[in-house]
Amino acid sequence: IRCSASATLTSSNGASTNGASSNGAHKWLAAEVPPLSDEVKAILEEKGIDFETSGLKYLPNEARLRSLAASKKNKAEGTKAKKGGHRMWTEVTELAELIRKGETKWEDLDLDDIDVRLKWSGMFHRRKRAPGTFMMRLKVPNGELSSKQLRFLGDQIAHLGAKGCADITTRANIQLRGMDLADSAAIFEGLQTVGLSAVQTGMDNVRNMTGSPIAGIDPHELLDVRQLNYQINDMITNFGKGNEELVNLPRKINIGLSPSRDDFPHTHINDVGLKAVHDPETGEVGFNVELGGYFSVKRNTMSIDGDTFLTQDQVVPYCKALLEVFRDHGGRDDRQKARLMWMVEDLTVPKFREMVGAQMGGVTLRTKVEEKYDDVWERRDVLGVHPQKQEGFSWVGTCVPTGRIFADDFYEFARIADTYGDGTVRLTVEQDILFPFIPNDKVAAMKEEPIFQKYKIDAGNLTRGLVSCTGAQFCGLAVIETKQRAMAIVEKLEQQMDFPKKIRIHWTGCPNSCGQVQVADIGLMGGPAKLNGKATEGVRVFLGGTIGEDPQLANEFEKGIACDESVLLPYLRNLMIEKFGATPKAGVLVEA
Ligand code: SRM
Ligand code: SF4
Repeated sequence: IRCSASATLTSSNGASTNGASSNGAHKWLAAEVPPLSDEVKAILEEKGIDFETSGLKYLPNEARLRSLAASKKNKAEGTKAKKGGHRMWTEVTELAELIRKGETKWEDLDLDDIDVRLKWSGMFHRRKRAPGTFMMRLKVPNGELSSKQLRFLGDQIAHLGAKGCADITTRANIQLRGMDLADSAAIFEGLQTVGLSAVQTGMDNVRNMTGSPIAGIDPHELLDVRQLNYQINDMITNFGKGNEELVNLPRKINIGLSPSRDDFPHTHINDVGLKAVHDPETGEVGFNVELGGYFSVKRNTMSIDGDTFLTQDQVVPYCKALLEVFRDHGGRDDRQKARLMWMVEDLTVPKFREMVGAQMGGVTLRTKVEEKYDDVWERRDVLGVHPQKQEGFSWVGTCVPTGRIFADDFYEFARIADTYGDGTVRLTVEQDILFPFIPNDKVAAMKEEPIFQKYKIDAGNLTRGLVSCTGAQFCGLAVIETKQRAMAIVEKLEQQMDFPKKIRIHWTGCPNSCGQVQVADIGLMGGPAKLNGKATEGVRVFLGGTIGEDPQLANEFEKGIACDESVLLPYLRNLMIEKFGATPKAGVLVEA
């Protein structure tokens, strides 16, 4: 049975029996609040923290103590302990109402509420770049959206004029921009009605579930991972309504499921990567676990072998148990050492596997299984027209350079999906969009649609590999502007040169590496530089990232290259001639 976004989204609404018991109660919300120890109670009283509203509720006492002790050096733990971010799921509506009535202004709100805690409800205040406006981050498990959802999203930014736009993110997700806090209550309600949600998308929560953009239509996949991705998302977010039990994690955590050798979600840079393999005992498809991949200012690391094999029915309970183990035992002292990798390294892989198994109710988890292939598998490019496993149908992938889209694009994507396809689209971690289930005899007509002049199905060898984080236009942490610059430079390079094959250029505005420079052929990370003796915006250059089977992270190659076109353009031209076999176009003179 083909599962479409609209079908699976009924589970996010709690309307299906998936993950819900027959009386409608949520089967995942089972934990009891651990009783409060006298020691913790005394500290809460001393600090004037209300236990009921604090973020410490579902932590065991030992973790409560660690969180409270860490508050001095780790501001985020203090903010969460004082009042849990999940409080904003209801307070955001109340704040919106007060603002609408003119009884308060965003400027008067508690700083921790507006700048930090609101992220638990998906509202990211853009204080530095666009004060008073918010970016709203959604959850789009497996990057799958229906035309109804696309239209709803377009509607939310259509009236905002120049300040309203959206981005497809590097986790195949959507972020809306220019949002007003006063409007947020209505938007949250609307999101629920179309089966979407924004809860638990920022700060110390699980990020968007990634999988395969061609799940269910891919002739080479071992399994359609969409249902698992939806079920994990439902477990984490309580069907999009918010799950108090999993909101106070020590740090963010990324989970990705890869059903083919392409590793579309880059499991090697996820804290938890599940890779589909055949179980030699049963022949069924299950998953090997990889653990701890992440990027940050201080450390960038690929995941390590988690030496665990999961059957399909163990996947959701495993993820739940892993999150609980991370919540209860993960490091809270130093935010730079709080990602999952640190905990796994501290405990060792076998001990971590044992703890997660115990948390699953005493399951002895199997160690990984070997799956050997004799051939070499090159990660497929999903852009362009490709035959699906369903005879007579193709998917059509189109390039959205750097992921930036506008209200009209949402509407056009929805219309195209309805007119030619099955009314759904898929987003990719490369910030592009795919239209599945296009009958082969409609492909030619679809390709003639004007939208594909703007977002090309056959984009050039640089444009089709371009990825960029948000950068200084909206992100307060950015050292440089990224998206506009990335598009302008690639356009010029493609006018001037020919490239024998696709080159994946990733831009990221600062060392947090949201734009994942370490997975790119050429990674450009915002950093300091000088031009004519004066400080200017610059990039650090990374080379050699490979993705798919046996991936490698890119290494830093050079730094201090000014972003000014007079410097960066010739620099990249030479790099592409020397390292990527690029050649100047006939008749174009390019100076070295
Ligand atoms: Fe990111 C923080 C944008 C994917 C590592 N990231 C931020 C913030 C929220 C900072 C802020 O408050 O302004 C950025 C919001 C800017 C804005 O207005 O959009 C931001 N991150 C993004 C997005 C939108 C980049 C994009 O243009 O696509 C991506 C949203 C994904 C999503 O849908 O949830 C995004 N961020 C990533 C990735 C890539 C990935 O997940 O594969 C990474 C590296 C992988 C990882 O997390 O290990 C990433 N973002 C970070 C970090 C460093 C985390 C750390 O452990 O230190 C931060 C800073 C932080 O969390 O303290 C950060
Ligand atoms: Fe912002 Fe830096 Fe992430 Fe880019 S990499 S979105 S500049 S935090």
